[in-house]
Amino acid sequence: MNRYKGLIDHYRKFLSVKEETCIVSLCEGNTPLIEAKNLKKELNIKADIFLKYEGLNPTGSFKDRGMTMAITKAKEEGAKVVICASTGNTSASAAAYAARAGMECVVLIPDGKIAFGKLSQALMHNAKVVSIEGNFDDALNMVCEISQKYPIVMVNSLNPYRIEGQKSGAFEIIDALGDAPDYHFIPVGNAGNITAYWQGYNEYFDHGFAKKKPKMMGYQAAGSAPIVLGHKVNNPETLATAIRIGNPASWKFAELARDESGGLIDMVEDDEIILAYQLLSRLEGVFCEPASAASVAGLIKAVHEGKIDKNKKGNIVCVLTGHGLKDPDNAIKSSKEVIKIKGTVKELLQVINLS
Ligand code: AN7
Repeated sequence: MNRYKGLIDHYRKFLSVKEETCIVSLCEGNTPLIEAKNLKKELNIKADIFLKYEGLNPTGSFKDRGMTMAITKAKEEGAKVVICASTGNTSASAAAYAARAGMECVVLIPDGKIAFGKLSQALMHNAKVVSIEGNFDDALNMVCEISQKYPIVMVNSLNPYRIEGQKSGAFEIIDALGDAPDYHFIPVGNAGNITAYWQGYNEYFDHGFAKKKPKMMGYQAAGSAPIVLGHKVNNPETLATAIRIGNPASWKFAELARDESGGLIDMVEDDEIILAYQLLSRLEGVFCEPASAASVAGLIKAVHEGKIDKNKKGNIVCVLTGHGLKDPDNAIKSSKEVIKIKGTVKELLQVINLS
């Protein structure tokens, strides 16, 4: 039997687990790298585009990569309770892995600002879901304070095991392409993922598994773009609620990834995000959540601004961090309406232009 048993099992030698460590896994990772030929045609560029579809992780987002490590280590250390602040996906993932490990999970969310799919996950996995009147940044401050004073383990990306697990995304991309891509486009919220990918690319490069490293291209939503603006944003806004973050925890590491790789961190407007979101669904059959589409919106913007040479061959990877089903409200708002008929064949033929 050669069953895939999750990323800790697969990349064990790059992770800080011992032989006897009891692994908490839902077989996360091993997500597909989908070639986006229609998007390439639409953008009229020579480079190939690949979508790292992280929505296919067990709880529907990339957070599972970090959570398998964070919960495995928390369990090893004897923790009984874990806590996180979340714009949604971290809470869904933490709740699922904690349930599996037999631990209690507390999640702090900004009231009314998390997508419905994510909330339903945290609730179903029996987390204690607490909503505050503040935003994600306020929630994270509370979680930091509590986890320093009480025996409760924080599983936000300030927990180093989260980053360690998430770097496996870069390993998979290199394993699939045979080398690192030329460009790596990624949404930026709390900036843990861009930090993790850059770490992963560097580690694999140092081991000789890649001959180059990509330019790291991070994208924040325009209403929540502290790194781009160079200052905290007190009231972050964007319909991409996953990245509605005004004071990213890994701010400095994101800047380091940008500067060391010769990449950039820029922002995209909500309407650019929605356009990319629709384009992916309609042109490629790939349904991601709005925040994830920020990576592709960023690619479109970079191509239009001439930051990507249209005539240069190479590989471009866009990470699609979460599944589209996470946020059915935005999906329905961004689509055409359902056509209603009474129920006769005549009407049906009319609406599909066959009469
Ligand atoms: C789909 O769940 O911060 O820059 O609390 O859910 O590593 O924060 C989610 C972030 C991108 C940004 N795409 O990643 C949370 C949370 C999706 C996300 C990001 C998030 P980071």
